[in-house]
Amino acid sequence: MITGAEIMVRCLESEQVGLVFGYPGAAICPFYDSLSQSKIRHILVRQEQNAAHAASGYARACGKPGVCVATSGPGATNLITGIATAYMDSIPLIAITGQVNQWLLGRDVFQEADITGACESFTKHSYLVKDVSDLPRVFKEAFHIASTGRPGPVLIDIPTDVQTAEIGSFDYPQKAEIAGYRPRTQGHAVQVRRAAEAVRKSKRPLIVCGGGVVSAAAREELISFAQENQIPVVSTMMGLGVMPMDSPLYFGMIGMHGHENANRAIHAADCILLCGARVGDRAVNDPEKITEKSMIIHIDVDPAEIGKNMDVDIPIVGDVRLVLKSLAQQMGAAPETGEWVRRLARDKAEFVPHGTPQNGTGFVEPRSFFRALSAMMRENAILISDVGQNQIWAASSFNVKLGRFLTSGGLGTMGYSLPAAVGAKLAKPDRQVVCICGDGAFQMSMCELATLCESGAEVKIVLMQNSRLGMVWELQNRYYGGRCPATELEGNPDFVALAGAYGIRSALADSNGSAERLAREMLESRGPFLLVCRVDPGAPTL
Ligand SMILES: Cc1ncc(C[n+]2csc(CCOP(=O)(O)OP(=O)(O)O)c2C)c(N)n1
Repeated sequence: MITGAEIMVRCLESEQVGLVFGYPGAAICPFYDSLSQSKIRHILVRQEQNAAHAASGYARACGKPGVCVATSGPGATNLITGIATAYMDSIPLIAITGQVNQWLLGRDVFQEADITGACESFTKHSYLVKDVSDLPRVFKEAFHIASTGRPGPVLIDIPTDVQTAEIGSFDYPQKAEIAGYRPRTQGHAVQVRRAAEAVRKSKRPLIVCGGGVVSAAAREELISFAQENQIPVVSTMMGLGVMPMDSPLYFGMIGMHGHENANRAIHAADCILLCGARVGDRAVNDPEKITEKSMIIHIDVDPAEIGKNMDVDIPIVGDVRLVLKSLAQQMGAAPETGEWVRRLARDKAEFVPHGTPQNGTGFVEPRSFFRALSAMMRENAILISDVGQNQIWAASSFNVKLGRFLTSGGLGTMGYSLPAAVGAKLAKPDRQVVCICGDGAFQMSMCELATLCESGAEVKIVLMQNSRLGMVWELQNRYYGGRCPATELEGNPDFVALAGAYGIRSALADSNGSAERLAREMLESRGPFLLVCRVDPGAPTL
């Protein structure tokens, strides 16, 4: 005989899961008991939300679904922000929650929460398992759904009695058969041909690279398509790092916080190829102005995204990697883009990054420091930013060469970067992982310094301390008559001493010179490191 809890573990093993992030409680104890008998490594986070963020950082770094685990009630509800964050950024995630015994469901008993109901609008699918014999099918389906089509989170809620129930044998299905679920991967041939013709005929074509290119592992295809056809590329924040930033065909990040020349390029183009970009309002805030002058081709694996935020002339539903391959085959002659590329290059050279950096003495100037830091980092490093000014400074000033830039782009969740960095480092121990955060966000997840120490993940943290919730303060200052309630962080701790209390090496920088010297020391040191950079509280985002 085999119990439900043992089956849960066997399912994870069958999916080659080597690592899960979680936090226990009574309703998930049977599973934890079985997990302790397995080779699967468990990372004990200090708050469930961070289990979801860590699993999401893991998934983004290695492409496989991340797994997080929580108990019923408060454990499960703590996961919600992490699940919603993953949903908005299309990250494959399996969230496993314990639930009260089935006969108590719906009676408001101790630690009961309707988590499948609560997560309905931000999971790709969710299951409440009522029969132990359903577990293998449910797990097989969950992994399939999370990682195919547009990736996303799947929740599996398992009552305690299902975890303790027994059946005769364990049999894991070879394939998931889900009625009505057939994500389309190959683009429609006619549409691909039309798209190739439109690009070929255009005088000012432009590729907009979004996070979908990362999810589809379509980096090589995108670069070679751009190079072979000499088509300029701009990126959304989620697509940063796909196109090498030193490429003569790369022209920066679009959007509200993007580069001015990149925004000018998207307005001047006559044919735009949106690749895995959902055209969110922070990336493009005036889609009508663009569509009226330009032919729009949109490639996305999720048909619901096409035409949602921007009118599209040629929709192509499919996996960006496969579609770009077939598009390349259809292209024939490359378009004449010499003059267009030269024009964009002139714009780029003219462009001064967001005015002159303002800085008081005794502070680190963020953008010049980030440019210096990126030059010190290894080519394939993973950079993870939090949300706020630090995110925009990092996204617009970092020169990510072959590396990755991970951030909570969709939901904009503060507290994301530290746990996600732990997950990413555990997924890719050989890559340099640097986490950037503000002093507000850091305090939302600093309990994870303990997880960092325990897990042995060698994450380097750069804390931009401006002693306020900078991005909101800036907004209040500009649009609310200079009244800035609730954004001063007067009770900040001594972060260097705090890191010391965890046994983590730490240092304080108060000028670009000291920040650069200490950053080098940080990158060369072994183990985790916290570099606190004192930032002028009035330093602007742009
Ligand atoms: C969980 C959450 N709460 C509130 C916000 C709203 N918000 C966006 S940026 C920001 C300020 C962030 O401050 P800090 O972490 O110190 O970073 P800074 O902007 O100073 O770099 C806030 C409060 C958010 N994005 N996420």
